[in-house]
Amino acid sequence: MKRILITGANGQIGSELITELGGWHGHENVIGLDLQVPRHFIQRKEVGNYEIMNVMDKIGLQEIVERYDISVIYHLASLLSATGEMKPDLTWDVNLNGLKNVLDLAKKYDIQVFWPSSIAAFGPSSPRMNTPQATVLEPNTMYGVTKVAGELLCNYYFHKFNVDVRSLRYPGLISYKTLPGGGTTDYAVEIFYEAVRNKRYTCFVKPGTRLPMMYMPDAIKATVDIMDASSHKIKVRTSYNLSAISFSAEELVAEIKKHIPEFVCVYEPDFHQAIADSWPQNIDDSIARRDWGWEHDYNLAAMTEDMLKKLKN
Ligand code: AKB
Repeated sequence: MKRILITGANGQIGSELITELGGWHGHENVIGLDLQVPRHFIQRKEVGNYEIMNVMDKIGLQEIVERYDISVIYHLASLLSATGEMKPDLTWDVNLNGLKNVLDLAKKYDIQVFWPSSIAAFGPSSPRMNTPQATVLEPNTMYGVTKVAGELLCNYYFHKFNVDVRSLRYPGLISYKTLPGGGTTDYAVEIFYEAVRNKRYTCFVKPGTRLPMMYMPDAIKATVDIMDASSHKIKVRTSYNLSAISFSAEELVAEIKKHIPEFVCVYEPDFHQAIADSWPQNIDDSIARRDWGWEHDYNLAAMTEDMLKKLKN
């Protein structure tokens, strides 16, 4: 029986993963950990145990690992790209010292670890189209720097200490349960909320800005699948490129307008634009598809239809 710890359990991915994994393994076997109390939609019955803690508290984390006899950690606690440019010191501390705390515990207690990297690991000198798995990684954001360093740390702990750590380079994630916060791709989520609520959105990137994106059900599937794959299939121990859809802001607006014709989007690009311009437009994830059978389900049309239906509900 697995006992699973999810750090960042209150975030965009964590708040969905906690219910998904609870359904598979029993809610009592999935322990959430975050700085804040669970969001209102997580019903008490869907959450086994929940701990309020900072991932930089290594002694506290160790106590939780021992108390619950944890065998798997999904270490999702992280600051995102836009916040990272405003709080670079905190971003370094949380994203890297938090990861090192988890990897040290994994080494000591033989724990399997999932850790999210991002398309932010790439930078202006990486190819922007069909970005390969192995390429130049020279990000120009603090968030991206922590993702590259974190990937190398994961790879190091695997080869040096045999820690079974697995990772994905997530694109921008779109979901209807929990809004992201402090990311550059957040516009692609906020736009749906505002389209339903006010039929108007002010977008902080230019209309032609094209980025890799993914609907949350696909992201959850990829996360669960890579962790369930047998170890010999996981050949990349830095982080796997992961891809589903790629669209520009104006293409997303056009898709939403098919369902809400009166929707209006105005564009007021701000500091997010420079971050978006430093990232790939689409990435090549053929290695993930080959190694552990990754496949996505949702294209832009299917995702838009589902998002709007769920948000209206
Ligand atoms: C962000 O925009 O910072 C994140 C990411 C792509 O990692 N959504």
